[in-house]
Amino acid sequence: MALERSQTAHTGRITDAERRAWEEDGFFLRKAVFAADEIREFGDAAERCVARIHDALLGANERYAIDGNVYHEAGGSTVQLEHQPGSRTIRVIEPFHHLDERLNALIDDARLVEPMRDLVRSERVALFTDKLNLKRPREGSRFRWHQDSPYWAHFADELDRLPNVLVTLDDANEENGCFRVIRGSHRKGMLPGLEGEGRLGPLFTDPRAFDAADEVACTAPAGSLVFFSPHTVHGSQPNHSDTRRRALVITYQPGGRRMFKVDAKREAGEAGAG
Ligand SMILES: O=C(O)CCC(=O)C(=O)O
Repeated sequence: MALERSQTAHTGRITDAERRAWEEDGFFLRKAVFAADEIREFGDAAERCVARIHDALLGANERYAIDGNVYHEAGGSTVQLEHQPGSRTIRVIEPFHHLDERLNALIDDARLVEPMRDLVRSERVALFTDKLNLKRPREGSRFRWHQDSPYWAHFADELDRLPNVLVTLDDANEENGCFRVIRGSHRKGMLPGLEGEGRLGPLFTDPRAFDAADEVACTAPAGSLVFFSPHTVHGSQPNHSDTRRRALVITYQPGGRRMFKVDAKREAGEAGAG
C-alpha cells in the first residue's frame, strides 16, 4: 500500500494532515529530517553503545532465556541477542540513552520533542523508554507483529499517551527489513495475542485480529522518523541483505513520570538532561 497520505517533510509541531493520519492510520512518516553529518554521528554513537554493552557482557551480568531467546541484564540495559543458538550478535539494547552522550542529547532534540508535545497531549514531556534495534547484514532477525501497549499495560495507566518515534539510522528498504505497520490497527485498542506459542506468545498479535492487506512498509532514507501509536500493530522482516538496518525507537510520556525500565525521571526538551 502506498505511503503518500502519511508522509511529510515537516519538522515542528504536527500538521493537520499528520493529526488526521495519527487518528485514522495510527502513524505518520517524516522523511529525511536529519542531515548527513548528524546521521553519521548517531550511527557512530550507536556502535559505541554496542561496544560498551559487549564490554559489559564480559563482566558479571544476569543471563536468561525465554522461549529459546537469550537476554542479558548488562551495563544498565536489557540486551537481546540474535536467535541462532550460540550467537553473540546484539539485536536490541533497552534503554540506550545512558550509554552515550550524543544519543542522550537526541532525546531532547526539538525535531522529536515538538511533535511529541502534541502526541503526548502535554507541553511537558518525559522519556518513557528507548531501544536500539540492530539488524546486522544477513543475521538481523524479524520482529513479529505486535503492539507495544500489552507490554506496558501492567506499568502505565494512560497507554494512549505513550507515542513512539522510530529514527532510521540507515536507509531502510524491503531487503534489509524496514519497519512495517498495519494501517488503522490502533483503533480497536489492545488486540488478542497468540495462544499456545510459549511465554512470549500473548505479546504477539493474533493475525486474525487485523487485515494483512493494511500492511505498510515504511521504506525511508536514514535520518527519517516514523511516529506510531502504542496500539499500532507493527513488526519487520529479517535482513536478507548485505547492508545493516539500525533504528532507534524512543517512547515519550507526560512530564513528571518515571521511566519504564529505570526508576528515575528523565524530562525531555528544554527541561531534559541536556
Ligand atoms: O525495529 C523494528 O523493525 C521493529 C521494532 C519494534 O517492533 C519494536 O521495537 O517494538
